[in-house]
Amino acid sequence: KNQHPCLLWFTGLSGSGKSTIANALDVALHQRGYHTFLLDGDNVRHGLNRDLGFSDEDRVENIRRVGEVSKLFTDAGLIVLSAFISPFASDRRMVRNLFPAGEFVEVFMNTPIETCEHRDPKGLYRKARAGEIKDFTGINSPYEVPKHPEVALDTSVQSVDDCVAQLIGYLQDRELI
Ligand code: GGZ
Repeated sequence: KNQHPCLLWFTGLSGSGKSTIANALDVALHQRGYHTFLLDGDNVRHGLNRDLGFSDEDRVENIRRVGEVSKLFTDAGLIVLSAFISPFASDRRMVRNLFPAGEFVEVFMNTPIETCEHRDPKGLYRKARAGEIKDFTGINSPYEVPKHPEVALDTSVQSVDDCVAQLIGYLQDRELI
């Protein structure tokens, strides 16, 4: 199947749906015969980046490494899906600048924090509110909202299928797939 290598960069708060949508898109692309690679904060932080925590400094290094790994895999011809909070605009720009124009697709998970906090699948928001996590994104650590994302999704009002269809449409329109 003809594909153009690119990086889909999912950014947004914990609980905004980054991993869910990236995973669902990964499955949908596989079913259509495309070659993809999925990178996710949750798994990368248990391996490659297990030396890193959640200080501003460590988040910068987390994103730098993930950007470089993403680049290696697009160089190998894959469509890469990376899902990281990536709260700082400067770090997202740094990753964007590793890629030719059009090959970096910023996907902003614009789900309201109220929804993310209500979902709270791991109880992290509750812990952050209780003061048990001192630098939790959206509560006591910043999230800089993307100003010009290529795609914006809101899982409080869009289904997983809607989000996947929107992303597939984007990739088709840009002739990336
Ligand atoms: C934000 C945290 C924190 C703090 C643990 N702040 O929703 P999750 O639980 O399953 O995924 C989140 C993940 C965030 O890692 P990233 O590598 O994506 O973050 S960053 O891009 O900012 O470097 C969350 C969990 O780790 N988690 N502590 N303090 N999220």
